[in-house]
Amino acid sequence: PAGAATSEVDVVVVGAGFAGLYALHRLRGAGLTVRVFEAGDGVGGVWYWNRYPGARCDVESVDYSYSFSEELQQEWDWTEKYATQPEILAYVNHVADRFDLRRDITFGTRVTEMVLDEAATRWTVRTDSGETVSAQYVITAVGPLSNANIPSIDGLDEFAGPTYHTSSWPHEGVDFTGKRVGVIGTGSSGIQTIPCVAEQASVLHVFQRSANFSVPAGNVPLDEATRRAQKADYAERRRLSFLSGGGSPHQAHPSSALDVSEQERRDAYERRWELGGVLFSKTFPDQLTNLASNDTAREFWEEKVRGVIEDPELAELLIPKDHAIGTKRICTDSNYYQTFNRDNVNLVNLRATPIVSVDATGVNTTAEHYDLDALVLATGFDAMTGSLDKVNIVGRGGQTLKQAWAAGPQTYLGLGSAGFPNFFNLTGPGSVSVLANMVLHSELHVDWVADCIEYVARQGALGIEATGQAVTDWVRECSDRADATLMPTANSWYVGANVPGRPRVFMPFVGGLGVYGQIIAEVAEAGYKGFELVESGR
Ligand code: NA7
Repeated sequence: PAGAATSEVDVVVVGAGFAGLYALHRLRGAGLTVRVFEAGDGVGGVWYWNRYPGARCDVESVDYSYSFSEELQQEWDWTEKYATQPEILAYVNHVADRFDLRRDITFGTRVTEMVLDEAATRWTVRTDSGETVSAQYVITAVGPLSNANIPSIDGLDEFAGPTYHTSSWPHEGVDFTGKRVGVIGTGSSGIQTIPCVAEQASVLHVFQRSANFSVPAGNVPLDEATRRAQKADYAERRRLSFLSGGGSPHQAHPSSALDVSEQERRDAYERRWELGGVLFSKTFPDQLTNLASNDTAREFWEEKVRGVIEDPELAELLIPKDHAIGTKRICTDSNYYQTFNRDNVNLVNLRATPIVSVDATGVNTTAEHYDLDALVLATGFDAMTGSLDKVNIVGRGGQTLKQAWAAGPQTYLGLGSAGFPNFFNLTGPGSVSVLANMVLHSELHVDWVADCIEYVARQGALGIEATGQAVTDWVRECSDRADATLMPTANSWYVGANVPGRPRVFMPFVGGLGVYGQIIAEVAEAGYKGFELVESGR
């Protein structure tokens, strides 16, 4: 409440998604006092908000779940290979209850500001409910894909029917039966929701600016025998996942796509295709580093997709021509391409006829007016830094994080930033982030931060801060590693290309979760090399 006295804690955590919840559990276990602030009225982060029809994780449920508690992973039963949003949300709620997490979480409350008190090396945290908390450490667990990208289309506010963004869907659901619906955006969210909306709507216009590569999700129910086998093998599964690039036990083919026979290559792609899922783009280890290898995957993909779209002209429009497969996040779907064979579904190619405006009755392109009863924005996120930008984070000398990162994120290991002692950002730019299983990535980060905080206490110091040199070197290392791959060649949200005005920087660390985990562990073992202890207020 406004005017209330400042309370003091060891740590403030911003966000109660997968990362924030584990941070609370782990740090509390280390004997620290922790306050978590969460904007939503419940736990789960993006899984609390993204309730659009068809929302589902593209990492296997058995992998996209916490590994920190053997009891938890043995007692929870996933019903499907890829969990739906409601099932993931139920799981996160179970975790919150099981570990009694809610008592330290303040829901429905946004952190608006965090200001460093340089003399004390403490942070003053303010919220939109008027509360002020003083903390030795602040940890942002705000998510790299949580701040909606609302396109600036002329007249968008004037539309008379309801407008929904996929990432803030009404909790009671939406019935599109008999409605004329428009969906703008064909990324992961659009591709998941379009087949569901098409089943209800009388007419569905899909407004596509860029075509995307999508592979069949290959979702199946999990039977008891499969679950038992997975649980019996959990330790090994986790071990392999933490060593892997993407945080799952998947192993790529041992050879380059170019070093095997045509038949062997086809067989490998076919097996992956049948299994379904995002790992298609990692069938061979060099698919994302060598364009010729990548082409073999793309050709296989094109043949498959052409095979299910009845109209060849439509197929041409749905096949991306502007990027190599996997260089934008590959999407997974259930009958996405087949949906365009339906009589009630119409693809609007915005490359030929861009949107000019929205008015009370629908969408206007340069060619036509589309009458609509409802509009769905599947237009994605101001990725990686969008949610951090909403918090006024003020470090040494009054410099804000936004200012420090104006030319692109400046981090050391993704975790620390020079001028911002005792501030840790989880699963954001400079870490593997969105390129890996976010649950295991969150655990890796939280464990590292918890150990670091213990180290500072053991040294009797006030805090710890990344050096400017370490930041410079890490930013260079991240960009060098990215430049050795095909990843930065696409106009993706990995480089901020979807939001006007963002500097073009490839933000995630492309080296993979295993390599990244090893690097941050070595930094810790070397006495937090690249960080400096803050011995007294300066
Ligand atoms: P994405 O992948 O960023 O997709 C957003 C889509 O919206 C994409 O097709 C965009 O086209 C399109 N878009 C954005 N702005 C506009 C405007 N102004 N006009 C027309 N079309 C537009 O977001 P998602 O939510 O699907 O998925 C994000 C990630 O969340 C996903 O990968 C998972 O990791 C979880 P563009 O490609 O920019 O031309």
